[in-house]
Amino acid sequence: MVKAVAVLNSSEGVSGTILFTQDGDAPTTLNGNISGLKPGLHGFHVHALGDTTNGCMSTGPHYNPAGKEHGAPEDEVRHAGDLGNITVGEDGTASFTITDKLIPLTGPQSIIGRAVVVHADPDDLGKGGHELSKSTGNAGGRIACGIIGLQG
Ligand SMILES: [Cu+2]
Ligand SMILES: [Zn+2]
Repeated sequence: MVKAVAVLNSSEGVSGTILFTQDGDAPTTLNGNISGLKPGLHGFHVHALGDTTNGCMSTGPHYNPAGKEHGAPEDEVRHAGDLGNITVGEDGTASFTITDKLIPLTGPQSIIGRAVVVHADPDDLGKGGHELSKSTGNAGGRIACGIIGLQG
């Protein structure tokens, strides 16, 4: 069992922890708890780089080793990093579990050392008809992020 964690912090009062586990070649499971967000849907992705020298802006684009267009987690055409949306309740918190087969914690496509990003707006999953739909899901600003690191 490989375990990883990303701790989210932002100047806007968002904080949270996302735990990742993967057993062998099985899909990776994420368990997240985030607080300080606006209620509603927020785009949630793995971005390519674990670089926060310029805050979440320097984490690069969505992790996309297969060179595909942006999509929904259940789509055939998607970035590996496309994890859809998280739902934030009226109290500003989100607790969620995501299982996904394109974000391994080992091997050449590992997401260790990359970043998770929470966006200001909903991800349209590539279907919004906006000029950004096929690249970012038009999910707006990057309001919190954390680097994915190995956990013992
Ligand atoms: Cu993103
Ligand atoms: Zn994407």
